Amino acid sequence: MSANGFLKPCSNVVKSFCRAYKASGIPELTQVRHNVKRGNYGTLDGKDVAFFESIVGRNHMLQEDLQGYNVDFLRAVRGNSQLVLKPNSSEQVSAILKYCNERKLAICPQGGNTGLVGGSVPVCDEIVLSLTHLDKILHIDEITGIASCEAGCILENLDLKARESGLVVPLDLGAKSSCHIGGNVSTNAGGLRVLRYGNLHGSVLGVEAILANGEILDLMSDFKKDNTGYHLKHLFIGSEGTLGVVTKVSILCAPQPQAQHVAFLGVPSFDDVLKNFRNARQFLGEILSSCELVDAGSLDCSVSHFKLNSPIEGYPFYMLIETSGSNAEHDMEKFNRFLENGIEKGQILDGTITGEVSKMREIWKLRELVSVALAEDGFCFKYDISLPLREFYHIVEVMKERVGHLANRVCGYGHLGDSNLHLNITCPEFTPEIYKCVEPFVYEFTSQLKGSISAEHGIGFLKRNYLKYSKSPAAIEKMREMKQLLDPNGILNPYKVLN
Ligand code: FAD
Ligand code: 2HG
Ligand code: ZN
Repeated sequence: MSANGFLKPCSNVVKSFCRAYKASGIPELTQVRHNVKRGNYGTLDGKDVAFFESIVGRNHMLQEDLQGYNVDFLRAVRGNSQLVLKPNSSEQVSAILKYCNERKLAICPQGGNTGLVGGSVPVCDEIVLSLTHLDKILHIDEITGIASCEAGCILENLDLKARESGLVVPLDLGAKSSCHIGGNVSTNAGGLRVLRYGNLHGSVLGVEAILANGEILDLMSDFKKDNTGYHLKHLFIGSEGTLGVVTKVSILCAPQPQAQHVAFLGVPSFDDVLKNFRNARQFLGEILSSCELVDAGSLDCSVSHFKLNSPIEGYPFYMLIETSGSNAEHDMEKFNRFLENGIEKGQILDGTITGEVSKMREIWKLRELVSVALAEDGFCFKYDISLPLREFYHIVEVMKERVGHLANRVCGYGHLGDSNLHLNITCPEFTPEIYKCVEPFVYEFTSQLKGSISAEHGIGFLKRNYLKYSKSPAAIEKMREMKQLLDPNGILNPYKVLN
């Protein structure tokens, strides 16, 4: 085991990859590829455009060069919107929605457009409502840890500001330099530290949301405890823009950890991965803040695509284990006991551990950039599933057999500590043959194990036909009733979540 030293300096990895990303191929129109019948919505005309101009101003709307708003990050879906609106206040959002509701014009709310389920771009000709100009940080209270901001605030910007007050946003993900807090809340994004901080249903204290009829619903709160009836904020956490547009968020930040360590370990088998996870929980206890899995295929893809230097290679599985505590010496002692135990039993074959910020970043890049590297490996089918831990990796092996030569690569990685696997299948291009080979098989498989067909990315457009694999007919019916109540004309993000 090497300690704190042998990581080579990393090459220049693109920081803001989403913004810098250039589409190398334009996908077929979603309406055509997926045979979608346009809903019974109004069609945008000159009078509508003039009205929107009177609300947001000419400089805050776009009618040309809309590809970046019509195509998703994965280049899996493409809408045909003719208008993007960029309001800069809740009142403007409210006026837009009220008008659209009366005219039955469909809207697609859009944050950083980093979503992975085709929810963030239009399916047909919906107007794109971009939250990008609602980006103010409103308040950070260093005593209580509560931060409030507008929905279009970029996650990384909020986190950097929180750190100035000794706090951290309890959410971290590979898309942090592009995704918005509003998008995170609307997808109930999970990310790299759910194991430590739980999900956003716990840490989001309040939201402001604009309903389809333009009503501003103020559910902002500065308190952890508030048992005054139904907690409506939860409806907007994870509803993917189908029930309202989130315009403000109040979130409980955590104290910045005083000591952090990251280990990257080579592991001989998946059985040993599970043993290491159990031991990490036992030996590291409350300081364990992340436990991620990367298989050989995933690591190979991020390393070769971004020309990264991995401290170890040649193992079938890698685990990234992070601790966040308050006393570096004590934490390191615990970590060493955990590592010694694993090495002695042959469950850990090699690895590195570091507490140096720059080296921890290098290790995290190996994991965080897997998703982007795979998206560049060809057409990428991404599945984000919760599975019982004992069965966690089996589907990767089954899928390898199943797709055979049709795929470039089949690999699995993800948030092992939360039972959340990212199964990715890349192939030279989208073909109906591989699509049919993979779906609905992957959902049936997941459902048989009583897993979730969407652990953290949401349902969006791409998974809407598969909701039934994770939700009962009665639950889906209640979701429909909820949608009907809040958005009777169905103008908010149509064709998404419910079909
Ligand atoms: P968008 O992609 O723009 O939108 C996502 C959905 O939310 C859409 O349905 C959209 O209509 C809706 N929406 C957006 N803003 C609002 C709003 N203000 N009001 C109402 N509805 C809104 N996700 C994870 O959970 N965990 C990860 O670890 C993770 N890692 C990622 C890594 C990479 C490299 C990439 C590209 C994506 C990753 N994602 C991850 C997926 C994605 O980043 C998250 O879903 C993120 O929360 C989306 O935020 P966004 O601002 O980009 O939203
Ligand atoms: C991650 O954990 C993201 O890296 C993306 O959730 C997963 O692209 C994916 O499959
Ligand atoms: Zn993830």
